[in-house]
Amino acid sequence: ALVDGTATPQSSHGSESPSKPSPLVAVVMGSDSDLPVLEPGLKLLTQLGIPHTVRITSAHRTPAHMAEFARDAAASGIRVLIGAAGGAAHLPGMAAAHTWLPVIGVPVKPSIGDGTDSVLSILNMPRGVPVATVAINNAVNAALLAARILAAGTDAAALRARDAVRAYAADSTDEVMGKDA
Ligand code: RP5
Repeated sequence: ALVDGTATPQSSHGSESPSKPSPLVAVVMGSDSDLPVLEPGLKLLTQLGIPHTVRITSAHRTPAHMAEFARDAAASGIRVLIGAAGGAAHLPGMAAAHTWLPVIGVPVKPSIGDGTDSVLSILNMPRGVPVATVAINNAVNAALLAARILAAGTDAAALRARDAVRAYAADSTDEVMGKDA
């Protein structure tokens, strides 16, 4: 079932086929109800040319699967994890507890409340288990931060990420400057 993470990840964003490079970023979320919030970030990763995979896995509903995925991520070639969850949003923090990889948390605005609970659940980690937290529903910044982390390396994938991040920043500048009356 999709919700326990055993289904094939969303193929439009995945990079699972043998002809494609293996994913460098894994985007995990606690529920398929989070997917619409993540879509802009997934699109951006695709636009930046960063191979990624998408999983639905829950810290609460599929804890063993979530832990296994996080534990195996580095060995499978993943370099950055993005974790999104709403409400009692423990997924990014629990994922960070099971991997040494950098984890970026996206607080998802829940159906009840303004999302402060999501932010604090992800942000307020105990000393020693860091999660880089972006603003509520800001999947785009999570994708960009993942790209920047990749870009700090020196191998070919890092250099490609660097070019993509620089191009994105230049485009953003042009876009804003273009609005200057
Ligand atoms: C969290 O609970 C998920 O990340 C989601 O944001 C929230 C609600 O999940 P559903 O009840 O919509 O499945 O685990």
